[in-house]
Amino acid sequence: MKPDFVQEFPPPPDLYAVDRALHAELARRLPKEVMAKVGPRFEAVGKASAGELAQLVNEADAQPPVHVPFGPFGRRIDEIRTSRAWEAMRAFSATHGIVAAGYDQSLGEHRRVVQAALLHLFSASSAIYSCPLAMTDAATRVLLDLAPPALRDRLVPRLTSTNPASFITSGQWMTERTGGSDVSDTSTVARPLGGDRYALSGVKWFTSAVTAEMALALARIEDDGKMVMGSKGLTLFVVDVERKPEGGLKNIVINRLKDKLGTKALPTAEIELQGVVGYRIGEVGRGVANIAGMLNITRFYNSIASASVAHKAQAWARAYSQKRVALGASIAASALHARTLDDMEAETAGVLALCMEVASLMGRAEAGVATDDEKRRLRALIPLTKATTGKQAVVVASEAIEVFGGAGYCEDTGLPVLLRDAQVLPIWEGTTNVLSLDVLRAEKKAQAYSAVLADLTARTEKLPAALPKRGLEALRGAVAALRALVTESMKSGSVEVNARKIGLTTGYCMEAMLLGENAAFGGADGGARFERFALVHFER
Ligand code: UCC
Repeated sequence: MKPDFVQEFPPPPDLYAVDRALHAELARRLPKEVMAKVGPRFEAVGKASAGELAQLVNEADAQPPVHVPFGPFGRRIDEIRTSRAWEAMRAFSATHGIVAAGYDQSLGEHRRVVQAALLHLFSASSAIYSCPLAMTDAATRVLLDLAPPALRDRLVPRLTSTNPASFITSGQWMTERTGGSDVSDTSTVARPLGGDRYALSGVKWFTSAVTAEMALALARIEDDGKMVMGSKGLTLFVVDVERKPEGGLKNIVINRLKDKLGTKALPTAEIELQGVVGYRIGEVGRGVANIAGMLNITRFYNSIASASVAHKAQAWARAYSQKRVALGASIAASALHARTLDDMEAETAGVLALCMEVASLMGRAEAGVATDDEKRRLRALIPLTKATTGKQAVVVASEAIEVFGGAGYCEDTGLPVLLRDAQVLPIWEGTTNVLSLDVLRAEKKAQAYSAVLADLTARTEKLPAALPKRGLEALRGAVAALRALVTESMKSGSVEVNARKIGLTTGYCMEAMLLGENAAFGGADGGARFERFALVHFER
């Protein structure tokens, strides 16, 4: 009997120091000279995850943003008051160059791998500041690809700044009351003001990071009372979000903040545009195709957010297991519990491996060195990765809570927030089914899925026989079954109804194959991790 027993809570782990899977990825993907240059940046963010960020994330979650619609004498002010901690996350992101890394030409084709590692270490400790960063990065990409030089040169240096005083963020105003998946009924109207300037009016239903200084918005041009309906009538605009001296936003009313399941620190609002000025970018009527470039970046961020939350959850679960004694022994010493922790770690490593494959392809594409086959694979892998990893993040976060038992179910351990925040990942920027259909769209347009399947098959065949035999057989069997499913679905006309199964299975097979490659590359525990992953997913 120990009536005064109090369980010791593990200190937050340094998420870089404990991340064996990330170390293996970096050893494989970054040349030594690049690693020597960026390694200290990873160490700094890892150290902060056990210190400064661990404090800030609790503070930001405890002090969610508040919408103040009116001033003391009734003037409409629409202020969004965010916490000191949320502001500190903004400064941290800028100083550590999280968006900037993706555009750092000195990193060559490795820019997105470096960025993915930074984001992986930061995202789950950022109170979802990674969401505004996702949109900021995506806006940068779109501006670089489409904006006229003057607009691009005014905004891009600030979106990619490493100086908190000049760093700005961007929103993405796409979703309306008719929905986020189908934007064809967008009712926001853009009326010409002359040149590329338009006045935008309409309601945007989910605008995350409403405190951003600019946004990309979809709207339908109305000229002389005429409009083109459907997706083909949509055009993309850049909006400067200006603040009025007396408070509030110029020509934008904030209707309310969303009361969400999680991501509580992130101000997500319903807003009404009342003639706000937007600058057209890209061709008239190509808004959906143009904003798709933005979606590909935000989906990449979403995938890394999944890796990040899974890693943090399993790292905490392991740290706790080393402190927790039950039935007379440390629970970490129990073979059953150790197996559970290893499975969680293998799952997380799979998520990270797929994200790093995407990061590597994206970096190569942006540095102009990707082959046509790599570009095709990237197009299909982005939605496929986002869909697969979002599901896995929820599973690992849930499992971590279970490891903590009843304490994990209580708010003051900081565990429930991981699960709540993870649950947005399969939703934001495309649900699993919408993304599965996007893989089909990419296949129809560019045979992008066929390129992924061919690559997966070839690389699985090439895995060395020295890998754990059961794992290798399980993976090869799963890839053969996947190929049979694809062939059968095409024959029977059931590709669409099977799209989700095909997409997720491809994601898991890719992850296992990549873990096999990592194990072959080196790293003491890579073979075991590969086998755990393959057996959990593929062995019946
Ligand atoms: O609503 C949301 C809020 C969620 C809750 C938020 C909580 C707090 C946030 C927390 C943060 C962590 S999020 C938004 C969710 N919505 C989406 O992600 C959009 C999902 N829908 C799609 O992805 C659709 O596929 C659309 C809208 C992009 C396109 O649908 P359409 O209208 O049917 O368009 P089309 O005709 O299929 O495609 C138009 C063009 C085509 O090019 P062209 O005309 O040259 O043939 C497509 O190939 O766009 C091209 N395209 C793409 N290109 C479409 N998608 C892509 C792509 N991904 N990459 C390249």
